[in-house]
Formats: sequence, C-alpha cells, structure tokens
Amino acid sequence: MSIQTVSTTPFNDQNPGTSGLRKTIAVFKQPHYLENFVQSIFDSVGDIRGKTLVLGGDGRYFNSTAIQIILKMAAANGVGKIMVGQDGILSTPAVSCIIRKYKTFGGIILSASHNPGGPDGDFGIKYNVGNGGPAPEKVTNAIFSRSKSIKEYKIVNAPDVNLGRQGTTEMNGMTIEVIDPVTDYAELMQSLFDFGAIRKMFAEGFTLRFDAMHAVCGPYATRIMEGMLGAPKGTVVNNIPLEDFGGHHPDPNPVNAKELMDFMHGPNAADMGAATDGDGDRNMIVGRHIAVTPSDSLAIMAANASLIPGYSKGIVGVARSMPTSTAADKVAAALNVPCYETPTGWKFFGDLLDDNKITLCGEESYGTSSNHIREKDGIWAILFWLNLLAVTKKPVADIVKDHWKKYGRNYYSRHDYVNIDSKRAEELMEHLREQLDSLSGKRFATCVIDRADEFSYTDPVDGSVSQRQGIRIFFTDGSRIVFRLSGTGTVGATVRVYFDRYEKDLLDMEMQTALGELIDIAETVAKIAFYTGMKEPSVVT
Ligand code: VG1
Ligand code: CO
Repeated sequence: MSIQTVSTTPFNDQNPGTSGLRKTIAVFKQPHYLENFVQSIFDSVGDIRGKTLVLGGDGRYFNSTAIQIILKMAAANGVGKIMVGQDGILSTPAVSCIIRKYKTFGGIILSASHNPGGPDGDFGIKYNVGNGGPAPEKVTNAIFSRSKSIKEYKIVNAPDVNLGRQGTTEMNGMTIEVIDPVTDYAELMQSLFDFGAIRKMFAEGFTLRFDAMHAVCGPYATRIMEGMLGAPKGTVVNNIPLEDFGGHHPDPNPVNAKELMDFMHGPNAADMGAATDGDGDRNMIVGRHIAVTPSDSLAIMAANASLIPGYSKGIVGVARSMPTSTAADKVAAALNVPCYETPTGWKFFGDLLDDNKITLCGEESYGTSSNHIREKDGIWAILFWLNLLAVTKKPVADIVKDHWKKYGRNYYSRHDYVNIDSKRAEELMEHLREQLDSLSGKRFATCVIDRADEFSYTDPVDGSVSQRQGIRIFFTDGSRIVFRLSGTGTVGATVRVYFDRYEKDLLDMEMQTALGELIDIAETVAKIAFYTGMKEPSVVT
C-alpha cells in the first residue's frame, strides 16, 4: 500500500454555501474536483493526524464512489480512525449524534440535502466540527481559501473497502469501523421521548404516514416507528433510499411532498403525516386536513416543551433564523426566556447551543431541533410531535388552533424564484439596498412601512460578524417582508421572498389571501417580475 502525492490545480468555485459545498454531479465528476476539496478540508480543520472522523451520506448517486476516495485520502493524510455508516449511509443528524457520543474530531457528510439527486442531480459535501455541528464560517472560509491555492493531494493506493458488512479493517494504519447507521441515533431518541406513551398510542389505533421520500430516513424511520414504537408495517412509505430519490425532489414541503399532502387531505387521511428530506434533517408535520408551518411548529414545541421528558425542566431560550416567522418570539416572551434571531443556516445556532443560551431552534425551511445534537433533526421533530399528541390526546389541528387562540397567528409564506440569472438577482438586491433609507413612512393600501434594513449578525458568544444576511422591510403592524438570495442552489440564482403577518384575532383566513397585500407590496418595491423575468414564483411554501 503506497501513498501517492498527486499534483493538482485549484478550482475557483469551491466556496461552501449555506450548508457545505453543493454542485451538480457534472461539476463533482471533473478530475480532482472532489479530491481538491477533501484535501482542503484536511489542510484547514486542524491537525487530523491520529484523530477519529465520522463519514457517511444520504445514499444519493456518487455517494459510494466519493466515500471510497475519502477513505483512501484520510488514510494517506494520517487520520487515525474513520467511523463510516454501513453501505455509506448516515443521516446528517446521525452524524452529529455520533460525533458527540464518541467525541470524535469531526465528520464529513455527503449530501446535497433537499436538492435532487441522480446522475443529472446534485451532490454535496460538508464538514462538521467536534461539537457535532456544521463548520462555522471561519472554518468554511479557511477551507475555501485553501482550495484556491492547493497544489497537491494525498491518496493511498488501496482496494475499495467493503462497506456492506459491519466490523473493523485497517488501511495504511488507519482503522475503518463500519457501523450500524441507526443504533446510536435511535438510543438518543429513546432518551428524549416517552417511547412507552407513543407505543401505547399506536397500539390504540393511532395512524401515522411517514414519507421518507426515498431518502436517508427510510431505515431510521422504519426501525424507530415500525420497530421500536410498534407502528403498523407500511407506516413508513418510500422507505428505501434510492440514488435518485425515485426521481423526486426530497424536500418535505407541501409542493414536493404532494403525494403525502393529497393523502392527508383525502378521505383516508392518517392522524398525522410527516416527511423528511434527502439527508434527514428537515421535517414536515401534517395533520388531518392541515399542514403545520415550520415556524408554527417551532413555536408550538417551545410552548409545550415541558410536556416532553427530554425537556421537562423547560427551555432556557429559543432561536430562529431571521426569515422564520416571529411566532416563537411570542412564546419566548410568555415564558420569559430569550429569543435569538440568527442568519439562515444551522451553523449559526451552534454557539448559542454550546453556550447553553437556547434549548430549541428552528428555521422556516422545515428545520427544527434542540440541544441534543448540533444539526436540525427530522425524526426528532416527528417524535416530538408524536409525544405531544400522546400526552395531550388532542389531534394536530386542535394543538395548532389552540396555540393560535392563545398567542395569535403568524400568516407566513415563502416565495422562491428559482434558477434566475445571477446578475439580475444581484441587481434586484442592489435595487432594494438603494431604497433602504427612503422606505420608512411609505404608505400602501392599509400598510405603512416602519423601517427597512439589511440584516447583519454579531454572534453573542464569539463576537464574529456576518453581514448582508437579507433585506428586511418592517411594517407598523409588525408584519415583515424579507428578501435574500439562496446559498444552496447549484444553477443560477434563487431569490427567496418571505412574508410574515401577525394577527391576534383573525385566525381562519386562507394563507395567500391573508398575505395578499404584502405580496403586492413586495412586487411594487422590489420589481420582482422585472428582475426575475417571472410573473409568478416557481415555488410557494
Ligand atoms: C436553505 C434554507 C435554510 C437551510 C439550508 C440548508 O438555504 O433556506 O434555512 O438551513 O437550505 O438546509 P438557502 O441559502 O438556500 O436559503 V438543508 O436541509 O438543504 O441542509
Ligand atoms: Co437537509
């Protein structure tokens, strides 16, 4: 077995975005592309010699090829041990759990998350640090900067490792341990939730439809829901991870999980519906004939946390990403705990969790989690809701509506303009930026702009500053419109426009109608149709 040092030249586009490096398969398959980025990680995250790393992915196309390359590069770079999921499978939350449980140095996750997969789809790679969370910006910046000057990478000349069987092998002095992807994660879930109460609820006839969208959660959900909790066989649908996710877009929102939405609004609807994304960190919760918005889900969890064994002492604080609705803020105020507002992306919650400033956090993009790991966690959120239903014995719809009665309702929607010209998208943002000082006091039909700004964030723990995190327009009644550009896309640019309107008493309006005036104002102020060339958003969630 020999170590090869391979000469290479830098690519200039290996800048990790909101959540790791994401590119089309065509880009990733360029010679040395993956190797350059992996070597840049090894060169930037500290001394990895003799250390342990976790490695796994969501099973999408190119997952197995990439894992074999990374194992050989890790062995050549002196890594001590790699814990890799059987068949190369590990969900994002499972990686976070395993890093923390075994106190490993870090981990590498192969996934483009909610982006489509397959030979024509996307691939991605992200590095997580020793707290189990996504590498913070200072680390991702260092990786990017290294990738621009890289001259060579190291790889051992060795046969592929059989990842189909659990057990331990050696490669150039590095230990490779193939582990069960589910066990550690399932144990953690069992320590947080009342599995007995949920099992009893299933035994009494409660029905769940869990759509794993042919992505990584299939094996996790099948073992936990159908195995440990006794849900009937067939509760988990689309439960086999496929390289192309069955041709679907593994993004659990009402548009992409249409099959589940139709089922839950049909005559045979289950008591609860749920879906998870490519790498298992996102979740969607659906009741009979009602979808729970992710922003509401976070607020409802915060309001009811003390009913769940893992959070019975209550919460110390909550955090939400800036565009997420302010529903959680109202709960935090009532509980008299702080509510933090962070830029989009899970990496910004890490410091708050490590410093014990918050217990729960979430994003409008179908992500919620807690201090149990340092990633968002799809199955965790679904178990939280199941536990809540088991304790309260109320249907999903009642829990949501009772919450609105108590705290008021945030009508909330996100409009995405996908795959537009990057230059035009920048121009749209620039056009908004130029207006920031002149918007205050502007009156529309019934809405008056209070103020407008561009969100910048100072991490309350380490003081690091992140600028240009989205343009916000605030109205005098507390409503908001937020504009930002996506940092996870792989083709062109995506403009996201977020609408948030708070109502204390009018609780039963149709969503897009309730937001109609704000939607019109966004067009007037931002000239969306002009800059994007689109009359309608590509996706409304
Ligand atoms: C999107 C979401 C963001 C989320 C990120 C990663 O980022 O808006 O809330 O954290 O995806 O989610 P952006 O920059 O495209 O808006 V996942 O499940 O794809 O890792
Ligand atoms: Co994801």
